[in-house]
Amino acid sequence: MGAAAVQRFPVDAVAVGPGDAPDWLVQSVRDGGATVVPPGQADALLWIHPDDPGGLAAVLRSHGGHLRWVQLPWAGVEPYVGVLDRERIWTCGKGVYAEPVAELALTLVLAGLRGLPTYLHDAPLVERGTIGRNLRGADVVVVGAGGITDAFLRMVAPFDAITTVVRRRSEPHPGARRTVTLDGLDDALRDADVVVVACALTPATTGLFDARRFARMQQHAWLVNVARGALVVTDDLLEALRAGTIGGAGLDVTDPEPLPPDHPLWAETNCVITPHVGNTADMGRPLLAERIRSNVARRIAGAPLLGPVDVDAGY
Ligand code: OXD
Repeated sequence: MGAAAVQRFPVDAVAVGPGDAPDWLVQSVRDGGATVVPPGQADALLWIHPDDPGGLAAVLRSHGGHLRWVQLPWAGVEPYVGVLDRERIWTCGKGVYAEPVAELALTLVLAGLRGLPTYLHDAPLVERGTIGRNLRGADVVVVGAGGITDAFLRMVAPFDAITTVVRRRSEPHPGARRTVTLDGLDDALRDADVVVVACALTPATTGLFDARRFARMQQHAWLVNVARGALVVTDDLLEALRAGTIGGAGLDVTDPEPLPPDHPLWAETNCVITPHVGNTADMGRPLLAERIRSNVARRIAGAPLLGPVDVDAGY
């Protein structure tokens, strides 16, 4: 006897998890033209927990045979890499939160270049002299070529900065003066006044910024990380800040995260830390609702979905 045929459900039958679907999510599914149904009767699953791979794996074990599309909530999918498979389409929040995150990147860049953390923490500096650099005309290196980078490049365009994008592929990134691959990162760092980290966390990028890379940077250069904490080796950063190897750091993400209250990074006057708030829940909810509405409508229309996950690349 052959294997039993897998039951299929219509593309407008969409489940939500974990737990009960909040009203805003039910509404965005309806606005997209679909209905929220239990996972056992669904064609697609909208999984809105940013970090519950065990819960998702359990749903897929029970209902994975007929779930042909899974939408994840965040741009970064690293908690879910062990659950991704080739049995279905995977999409994530790629690009959804790019504008608010890029805005925070710009905030941290300007705060660093203009010396705000130092002035806030170190009043006697005023007697010793003044610090600060312009973003206008500065050499800005952005690592990563996704939605945050696009939005950030649009935001810094009026400052006429000299922008370099570091990405996996070599074709020129729109809006950047220069594009280099990861092999060119070390060279790009040499002249950078500020480095913005906005790439995915993968095995190839984990610990990308370590003591060796900090040593290549200029003593006044700032590192801004709005992507994932583990892209930076925290102990090496601490050492670089203490030794004055680099000018400072603006971090919206840290490793560990959240950063414990007694962590020595908090005490560094040339470091400004925000608690992963590039995209707050209030900012992100309407943006995610719109992405879900749009992807549900696309699925029903048979159009390509937004934010596809490259399962092989893991992001
Ligand atoms: C994301 C995030 O990955 O907000 O979307 O960190």
